[in-house]
Amino acid sequence: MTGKTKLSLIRGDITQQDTEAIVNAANTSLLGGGGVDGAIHRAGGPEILKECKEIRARQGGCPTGEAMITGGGKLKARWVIHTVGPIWSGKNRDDNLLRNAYYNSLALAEEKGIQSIAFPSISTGAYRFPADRAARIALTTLNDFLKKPRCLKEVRFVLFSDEILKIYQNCWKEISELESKIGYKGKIVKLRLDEILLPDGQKSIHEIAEHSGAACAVPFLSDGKVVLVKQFRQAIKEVIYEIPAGRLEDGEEPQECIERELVEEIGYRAEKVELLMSYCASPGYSNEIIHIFRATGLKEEEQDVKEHEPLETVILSLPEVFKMIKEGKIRDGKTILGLLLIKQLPATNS
Ligand code: AR6
Repeated sequence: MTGKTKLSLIRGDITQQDTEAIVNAANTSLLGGGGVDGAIHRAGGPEILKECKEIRARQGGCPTGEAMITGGGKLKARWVIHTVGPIWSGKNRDDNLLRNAYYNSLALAEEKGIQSIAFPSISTGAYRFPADRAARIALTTLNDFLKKPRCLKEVRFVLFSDEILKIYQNCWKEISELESKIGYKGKIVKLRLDEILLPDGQKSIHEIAEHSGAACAVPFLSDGKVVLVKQFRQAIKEVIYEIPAGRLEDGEEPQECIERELVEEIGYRAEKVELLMSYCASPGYSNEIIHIFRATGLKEEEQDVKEHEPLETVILSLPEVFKMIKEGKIRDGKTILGLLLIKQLPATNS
């Protein structure tokens, strides 16, 4: 089991699988070929090729790394997901394209609510991708995919020879022995150290700042002006303009959080808060998600400042803030994004 999903690595023929979907190692033409592709089309009958031709007519084949779906024709599987792995060239790009082929097939299966799926070892036949490298990419992509809640209940890798089955088994053993530990646990972030297996077999550590997420809002006054806070930020050693924001406390919903922060930070209660966007703040090293709201119908309320230093508020018109963004005087990411969103999506009630 990996998470709530059963993973099996078996020797066999993918055309015989009774999973809801099987994956085809196709080529960009989607018109069939040798290897798994030929076997699937032979076993499934002409219905699959007919649907592939319809996809071709609509969007001209399947780019490398992408995935398309057709019915399974006469196969036991109801669906065939056609994906195209890269032809091995020895360049780094190949690794990413193979990862995409697996990821996009899994994402498409998930989107269709498919609960069981069988994969062949993509790109390791006619496309000559080294099998050990391909196995690391296939299994780490799957393992990472299953770290989030998914509807997939079973994933099967159906390998064509004992030799390749052994390669996949050894690789899975290595992946299951990877460690993840907390290196530092602070009030704001936890530093998680994830050991990862690279395509070339080396191990590396990914440093992840775990964060509970944050909510912020553009406070929009009835005269069309916005309220910003101006404060010194220790991390950048600068005074910076920001929209009011706060970290989600344990179990707190983003909307609750921002309603609380508006009172605490700028002394306004909002009649209406609308979610404009949720975005990943710095996905390279942190899982922090920031939810941006628009707050309207603002009524002044006694400011309740938790921190030692009171926050200085600044009321500015939209032309003023856009000029400041252009001149580099507003430099905070969520603030720039929030203000640009306001420009794109004019408020309905102010
Ligand atoms: N069941 C499971 N695995 C199989 C089966 C089968 N019935 N048949 C072959 N394999 P390949 P690629 C294994 O060449 O490298 C086609 O012509 C095979 O031993 O099918 O992605 C397409 O049209 C190998 O380990 O796929 C493309 O042009 C693995 O499946 C091109 O080949 C993949 O081998 C794609 O090449």
